[in-house]
Amino acid sequence: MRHWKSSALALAAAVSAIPNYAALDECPGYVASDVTTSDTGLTARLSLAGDACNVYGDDLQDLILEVTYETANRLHVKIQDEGNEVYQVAESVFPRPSDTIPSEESNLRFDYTEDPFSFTVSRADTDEVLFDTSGTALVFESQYVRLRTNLPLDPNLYGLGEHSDPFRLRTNNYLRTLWNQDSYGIPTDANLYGAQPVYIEHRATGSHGVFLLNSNGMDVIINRTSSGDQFLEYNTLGGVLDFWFMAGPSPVEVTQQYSEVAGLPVFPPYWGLGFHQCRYGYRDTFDTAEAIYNYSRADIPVETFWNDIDYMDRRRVFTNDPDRFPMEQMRQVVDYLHEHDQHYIVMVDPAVAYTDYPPANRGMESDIFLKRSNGSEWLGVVWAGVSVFPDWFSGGITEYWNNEFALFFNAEDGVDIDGLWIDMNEPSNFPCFFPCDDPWSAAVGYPPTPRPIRTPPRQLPGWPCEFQPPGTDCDASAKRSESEKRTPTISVEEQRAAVLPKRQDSGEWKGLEDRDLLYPEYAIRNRAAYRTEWNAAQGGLSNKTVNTNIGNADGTFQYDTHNMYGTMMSRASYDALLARRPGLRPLIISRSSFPSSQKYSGHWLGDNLSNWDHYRKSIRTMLAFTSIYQNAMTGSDTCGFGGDTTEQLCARWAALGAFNPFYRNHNSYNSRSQEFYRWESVAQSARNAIRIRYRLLDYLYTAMYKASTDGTPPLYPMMYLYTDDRATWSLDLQFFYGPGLLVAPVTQQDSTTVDVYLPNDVFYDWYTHQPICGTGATRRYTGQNTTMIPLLIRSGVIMPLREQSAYTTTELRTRDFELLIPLRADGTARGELYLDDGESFDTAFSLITFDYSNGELVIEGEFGYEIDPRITTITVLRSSCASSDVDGNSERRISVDISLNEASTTRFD
Ligand SMILES: *[C@@H]1O[C@H](CO)[C@@H](O)[C@H](O)[C@H]1NC(C)=O
Ligand SMILES: *[C@@H]1O[C@H](CO)[C@@H](O)[C@H](O)[C@H]1NC(C)=O
Ligand SMILES: *[C@@H]1O[C@H](CO)[C@@H](O)[C@H](O)[C@H]1NC(C)=O
Ligand SMILES: *[C@@H]1O[C@H](CO)[C@@H](O)[C@H](O)[C@H]1NC(C)=O
Ligand SMILES: *[C@@H]1O[C@H](CO)[C@@H](O)[C@H](O)[C@H]1NC(C)=O
Ligand SMILES: CC(=O)N[C@H]1CO[C@H](CO)[C@@H](O)[C@@H]1O
Repeated sequence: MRHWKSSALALAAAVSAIPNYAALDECPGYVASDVTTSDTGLTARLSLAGDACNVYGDDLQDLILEVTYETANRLHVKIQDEGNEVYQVAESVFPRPSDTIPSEESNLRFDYTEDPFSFTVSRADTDEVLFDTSGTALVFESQYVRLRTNLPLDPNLYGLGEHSDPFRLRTNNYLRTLWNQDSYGIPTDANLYGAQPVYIEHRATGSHGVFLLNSNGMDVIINRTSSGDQFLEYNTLGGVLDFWFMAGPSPVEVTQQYSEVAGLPVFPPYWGLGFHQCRYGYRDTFDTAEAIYNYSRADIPVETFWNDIDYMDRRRVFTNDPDRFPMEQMRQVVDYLHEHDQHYIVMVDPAVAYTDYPPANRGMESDIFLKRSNGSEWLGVVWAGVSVFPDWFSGGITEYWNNEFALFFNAEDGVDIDGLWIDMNEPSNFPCFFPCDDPWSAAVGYPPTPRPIRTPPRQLPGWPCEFQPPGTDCDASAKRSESEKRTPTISVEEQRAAVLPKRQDSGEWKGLEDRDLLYPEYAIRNRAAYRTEWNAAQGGLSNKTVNTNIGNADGTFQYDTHNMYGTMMSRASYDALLARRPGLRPLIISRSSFPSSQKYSGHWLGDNLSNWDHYRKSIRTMLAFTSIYQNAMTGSDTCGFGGDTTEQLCARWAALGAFNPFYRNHNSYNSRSQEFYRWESVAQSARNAIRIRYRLLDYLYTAMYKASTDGTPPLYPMMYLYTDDRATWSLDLQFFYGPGLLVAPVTQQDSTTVDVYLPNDVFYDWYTHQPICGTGATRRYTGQNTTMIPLLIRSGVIMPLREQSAYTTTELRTRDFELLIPLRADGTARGELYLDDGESFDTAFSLITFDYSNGELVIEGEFGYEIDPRITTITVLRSSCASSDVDGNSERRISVDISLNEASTTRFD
């Protein structure tokens, strides 16, 4: 079946994890025929143009090309097998858009050459070629697909995550592997937790985007040929070539156009934008309670408290440790938080302990775990020891998952969580020597031995008796009455009734038969395997995850669907949260991601380390998620996860983290404690930064709302707003938080200085309101101690600020507004404010625009959500950058009393 020499060549290639170009050069490519053109696109047959080369599998004889002009700025190009059997991402997981337009209305143009087949995508108005496959033959084999595009030398490319590499990608000798992986330490040049096969290319003539919907493992290589020609090349382990080209022409438009295909980010509840505290290693409820108490004593706002897997009984999902986190005490912690307008979140992992306990037993009964071909559950090893893994394709999974959530997270007698954290969903499987037939020996040490139980530590004023040392005369009334419960609860029967019937997939797209689903001959550079000598016995693809030859209930295999495992868990968990609190927008943070996961969950950047390099890297990875992959609710583990942080690093990160959409302090089990109150300078830095974040919370909320409605990024890399300024194209240590606030943290250890690049524009210092005239040069900020973070206001963007910060977002929502109006050189500014109840779907809302020019403020828009807070201060900032008619007095504060419930025009003389 295989070419005799191919195995040897493939093995040689696999060692270096680079395609065997000498062998691929022999491939015949395809020839196009039967071309049928319509108003909205074309179809053609592609036939193998010569003898099969069978380099990494069998060449497919006949392919179908389908080109659809979907919108003026979006072109769909799909190449698949004629038999319609090759694996494709199921419509039920990733619904495709069905738009079409007449081809002549498109800003993009598709052209092709028949023999050998190749195609180009160009801009219709200028003929500029954006994508051009003519350099090499298309290779479409049973277990390997190769497509290469020529590019201009040293292109500006962004995306292709998840990675921790620079925001602007390297263009020479660069290989990006997309294969979801539990990647402790988030090293550069490695595949991390998610797969995001989309990139933006920026040229002086504009930006465009390319999205390949393909969930197979792949290497994307960006390199030059020996003759110096630049290319980008997809090497996938299967699937079809399902491309969308987005015309932009601005980077913001590219990502908005991408959101029309991949989906819009979830709109988090208002409280979700508050500060979150978590750690792996709160050993019991007392520890948790004490940390909550210590935050309030230190007067550092904490909106949401989290517990990691510590709360579980022997690390089993949907259980609590009866000694360390007894249910009654957990409920008291949650009640306490709720009474104080705070929130609670815990972690849930996908793997279920393979042992006699109800969640496992119910799963077995419902037949929802992944199985071997012989019908037995596939066993791996995760925190709880030997474990089984939910099959998100199984018919009963929604009912099972909803039911487990309804039971364990029941507001009446369970853990009444407000949001959810899902982890280990690549899925992660601890090393078990392949083929993992003896998981028990690999599970030695899991679950780990828990720490000793403590007695109540010391008096915590305001907490229920249970949290006080024995003998304390505490106030039992601190317990809240049953009638105060705020959460609507629904019965399990109602849950079940609410479950939507699972859509049946057709028999197509399930994947070719007779493939080697464990050891494909092309070896992607999977981090878990490539460090060692390539060896079939080591299971390169399956290393540290579920075996890739395991089938799903719909007839597909993990080989093809692995990269979507976490996304499918996000979706199931979203449904489960919705079922237990109908009508409220769920907050979920997930480690693994794939295009469309943003519709259900946000993302934290995984297990980085507490060091300066990771502090810097957190910015670029966050920018890629928020501004390219449409994952608006993203942030890093503030102060770092693994290893011991330092006072200086934590103080800096407390401030930087305040400008991540998702702001959470989290660290590891054995690491030094890093709650912000542990050091005075860190507490100071956190208080300052949280105060600023909270005053700006409605501005962020408005940005998140916009992201969820039209894909506008909530954060902007510099090049998104100053696209014509070449100096911005590679910047990834400073960024815009919303459209108007430039964040420029100090990024070096032991430094109090940062050089900020300021494009040619008018800015104002956030703290002093002094105008700063950007000239396309670097400006040095000195004397920035660890409690300070340079912030600049971009002229022209009106920011609604709360007059004061607050301890919780509930309290914050009662504060009046100040309108900060930083004028452009021409004396104008504009802004927006979105308001609603902060957590409901389909609720009354206001979407207000502010327009300032010639001394007149016009407030217009929709006013559906009525609020008491009013605008009580207007602060107008005026610059002298462009004109000399402004004197030193460039700031004007005016007391006003303007309603946010109606349109108005106010004149300031
Ligand atoms: C890039 O090309 C060079 C020269 O052809 C080659 O040596 C190198 O291995 C290639 N790198 C990758 C990642 O393909
Ligand atoms: C809370 O603060 C007290 C007093 O500083 C300290 O002894 C205790 O360890 C702290 N506990 C936690 C969980 O932060
Ligand atoms: C299926 O295979 C596994 C691994 O070899 C084995 O442990 C299990 O007992 C088998 N199940 C059946 C039903 O034969
Ligand atoms: C997984 O990869 C690691 C190297 O990253 C290697 O040490 C280990 O032997 C591999 N295990 C299996 C089961 O392939
Ligand atoms: C940092 O500087 C500010 C302003 O000068 C000062 O108030 C603060 O105490 C300093 N903090 C530290 C930790 O040095
Ligand atoms: C475990 C791990 O990958 N650690 C890496 C964390 O990051 C530092 C600095 O980037 C690397 O040197 C470590 O190897």
